[in-house]
Amino acid sequence: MSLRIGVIGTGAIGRDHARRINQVLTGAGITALSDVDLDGAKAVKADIAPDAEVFAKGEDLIGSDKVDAVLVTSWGATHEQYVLAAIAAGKPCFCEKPLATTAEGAKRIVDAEAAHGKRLVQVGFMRRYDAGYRMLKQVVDSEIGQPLMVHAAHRNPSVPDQYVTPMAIHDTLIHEIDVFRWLLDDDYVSAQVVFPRASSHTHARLKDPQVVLLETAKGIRIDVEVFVNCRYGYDIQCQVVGEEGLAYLPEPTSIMMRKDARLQNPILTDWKDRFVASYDVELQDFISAAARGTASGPTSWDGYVAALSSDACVTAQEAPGTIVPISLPARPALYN
Ligand code: NAI
Ligand code: ISE
Repeated sequence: MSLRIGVIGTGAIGRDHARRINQVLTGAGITALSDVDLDGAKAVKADIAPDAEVFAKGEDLIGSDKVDAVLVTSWGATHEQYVLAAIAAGKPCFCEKPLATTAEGAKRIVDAEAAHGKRLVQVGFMRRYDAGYRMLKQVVDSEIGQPLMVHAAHRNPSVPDQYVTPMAIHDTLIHEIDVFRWLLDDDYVSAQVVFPRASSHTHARLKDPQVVLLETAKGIRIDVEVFVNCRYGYDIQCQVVGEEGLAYLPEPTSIMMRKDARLQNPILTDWKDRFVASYDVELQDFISAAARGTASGPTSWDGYVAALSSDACVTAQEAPGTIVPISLPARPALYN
């Protein structure tokens, strides 16, 4: 029988994940939808999941006997309550990033899952499923000697007006924070943030761009430019410098044109297009594991470490130039 999935939060990514589950992936179907904006949930039912029941409360969806597994795609601040409820119900749960908006909240999830004794949670760090990052990891692991430095950039063409300085970390850099731990098999020991001249396209509550400097336990130095009003496109760059050579994250495939006396390639403008294939693979992985009553991929521990590292980066933003230490508690055996 197909895995019956309930989606809590039917905004941009919730709708997109519902579409891929019902129209692209195999082994699962959407049987329940919930959103504080009931009309949004009803619209997803009408467009994508006609058989789904709409719930006013996420907790009622989690408790429903029509739901085997849960997708949490509501606003970040609401993730913790739903993930904890899914663990309490013993149901596998895919939670979009961030796992929680505070490290303490993420730790409560780690503790609840560890007490349950079996993995139930997958965090939506989709870059680990991206074909380009996977190729990069293979080369970093085998071709370029020990990695010494990483130079990276995370650029969005623009962000909504309510996007403010700390969101450059919690909402945006969090993808690099996770993927570099995985890519380098390492953890962070410190963070520092510096601000170059601000773009005239930003506003008083958003310092843009920013440069985040991370140091790992192995001594690798990482610099990431976060530039969320870069105007020209959605652009994710990563270059790993090893002692024997350099490895680059591949550019997304695109058609090169010779036209109007220019040599040119189009650049994507939307994160949904940049990572469309990775979202498919990550959710198919969730479906496979959830059908066995468990979870795979990025863990609650990964979500917790990302939250802890993000908090250090936000502290570093508040005192530009200051080096903020990052230290982790012991990792529960469930995540070894
Ligand atoms: P959105 O604002 O388009 O959708 C969020 C939905 O959650 C809205 O429909 C809202 O009404 C609903 N909601 C808010 N509070 C709720 C509650 N207590 N219970 C139920 N529903 C509630 O936001 P978007 O862009 O879809 O982001 C959702 C989450 O997905 C965020 O955590 C975001 O960081 C993450 N995300 C992840 C991406 C990735 O690349 N992995 C990309 C974009 C978003
Ligand atoms: C958004 O929430 C995402 O997760 C995107 O992947 C990221 O590029 C963007 O900056 C965030 O706002």
